[in-house]
Amino acid sequence: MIKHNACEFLLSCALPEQLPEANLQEVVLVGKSNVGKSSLINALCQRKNLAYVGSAPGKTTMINFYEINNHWHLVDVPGYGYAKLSKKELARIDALMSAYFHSERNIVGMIIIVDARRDISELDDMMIDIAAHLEIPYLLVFSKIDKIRRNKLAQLKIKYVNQPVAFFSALQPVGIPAILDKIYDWIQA
Ligand SMILES: Nc1nc2c(ncn2[C@@H]2O[C@H](COP(=O)(O)OP(=O)(O)OP(=O)(O)O)[C@@H](O)[C@H]2O)c(=O)[nH]1
Ligand SMILES: [Mg+2]
Repeated sequence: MIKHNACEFLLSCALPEQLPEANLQEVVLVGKSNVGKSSLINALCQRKNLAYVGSAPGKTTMINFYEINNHWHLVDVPGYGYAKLSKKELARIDALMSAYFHSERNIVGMIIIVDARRDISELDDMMIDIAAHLEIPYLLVFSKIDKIRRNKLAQLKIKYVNQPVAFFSALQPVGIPAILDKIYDWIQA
């Protein structure tokens, strides 16, 4: 576990020019809107309200940086695939994400979160391609596993047995050690 007091919110950026200097290693969390990115950050940091969790999709519209142990950054980005934002807002988010991934950052790992009730989408596949292109290792995290039956979970485990994968629920104490192990592999590498 990351110590409760070792995580602090650093800053939020709405525009590319607000991105902080890339001085520390970064682990970025991506996924469709509402899959539970912010909930995973809170669980990793053992905090209830470090990252804002919303009941409606599209809550995280900025890139949020959290500093861990003064040593590395967890980066929460806006969820993709949420069509209800205005065109202008979607264009801003697009430009922000593109600037983030194309700037000279020190991204050491990408966590791609997928709702366990759904399968990987085209947009998730696109993120896997971006990770491959940028030579960033990734981990697929199936979230909300409390919402699926055991046999469905077993099927997912079999289907993704040859991929870097973890299974998580924000409601049950499962998944965090495996996800942290992976993160610490990246951070130390
Ligand atoms: N049952 C269940 N609900 C969850 C879990 N994780 C998140 N949720 C709920 O799903 C909703 C979205 O969670 P967030 O953590 O805000 O998701 P997000 O990916 O950050 O969403 P955006 O910032 O809007 O893209 C909230 O209502 C959470 O309480 C989980 O493991 N199980
Ligand atoms: Mg969020």
